[in-house]
Amino acid sequence: MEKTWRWFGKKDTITFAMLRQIGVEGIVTALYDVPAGEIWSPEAIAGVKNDIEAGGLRWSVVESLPVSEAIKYAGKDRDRLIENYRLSLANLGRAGIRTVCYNFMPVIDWIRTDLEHPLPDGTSSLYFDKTRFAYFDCRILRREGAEKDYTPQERERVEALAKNITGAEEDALIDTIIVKTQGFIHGNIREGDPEPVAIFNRLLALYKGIDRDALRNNLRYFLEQIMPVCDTYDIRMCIHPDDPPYPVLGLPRIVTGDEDISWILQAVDNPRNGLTFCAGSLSSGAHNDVPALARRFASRTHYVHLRSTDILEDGNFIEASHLEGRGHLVEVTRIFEKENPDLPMRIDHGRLMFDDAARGYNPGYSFYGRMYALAQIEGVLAAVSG
Ligand code: DNO
Repeated sequence: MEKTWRWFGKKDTITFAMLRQIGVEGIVTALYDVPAGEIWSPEAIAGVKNDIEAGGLRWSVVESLPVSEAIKYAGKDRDRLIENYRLSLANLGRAGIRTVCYNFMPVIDWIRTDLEHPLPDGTSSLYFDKTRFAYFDCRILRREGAEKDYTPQERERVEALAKNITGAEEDALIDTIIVKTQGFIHGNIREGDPEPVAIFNRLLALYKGIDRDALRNNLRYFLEQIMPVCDTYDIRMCIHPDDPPYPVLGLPRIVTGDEDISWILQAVDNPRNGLTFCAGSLSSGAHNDVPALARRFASRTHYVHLRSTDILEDGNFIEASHLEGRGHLVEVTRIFEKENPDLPMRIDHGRLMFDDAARGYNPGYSFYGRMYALAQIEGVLAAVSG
């Protein structure tokens, strides 16, 4: 597979020179300064592409070309926003950038409750604590009807937490769930926004009445509109699975596993309507057998995220080592390497190691942690491709 690396633009302190030293071949990035819904101009695309090439690398994958909320909930602006998306795709295609990752998760992208969960060896990792998330939903957002989405035991655990949690812990939970994890990838909420909870609740309200079928229809509509542009420029669209892969906060999620992925690929049965195979996101759903999914969807996978998780008690999950856990990355790597040795892959989410924590990297995107995982995966690649 092609070894790629997510790079966050000029403000990223990880340089191309560092990446070349560790065997990275291609860059995954986006135009982070362009607000979601606006057109990616040829000039802006060329600027980033030239910088990457001057650094001795190539721009392999766009992650992400964000899909505006109004496309997902079919707001009145939807057709204008889809037209902008089509223009951005055409501009990328003309520049020769042909693999585009996106997601269709309403309001909130990936979800974690703790960004520095300590591990016994002194490193730390990202973590999802179901009770804390339920507390955020029921007691902080105070979402109407939230309680009924949790079991009696889960509600009891929320009660118990409510007795102990401090104001500072509550603030940290809000910051983690809706600012720190979202701000750097998502235009919805940014670091420094006042009243993130109020903004977040307003976004949730946009999805009143949008259930799974409605969201599926909106995705199909979007794909039907963009596929002709993808055909013209040979662009492979790669939808990212939901993280975690189940409904949250009363919002539908439609990329959760086998049935959903089959539906999407068949609803618009064009090889350019494909998948980002995020082994990590898929592994955090107890219903998913990750190698079986890789086997089933390999031919429509255009981009791979290598990461793994372990599901713990009470609905919690933790990011596992890249050689362990439910992601079964050795097997997954074997499947994809056989399917297409040129398939771009990147290491997703490394642990915090050495002085990573002090360097202000985006959550999950440490340097040493990802470099360590990349070395592990290089070993796997050497072993499976012999
Ligand atoms: C988090 C990432 C996601 C992913 C988007 C793709 O670390 O895996 O934010 O980039 O969902 O659209």
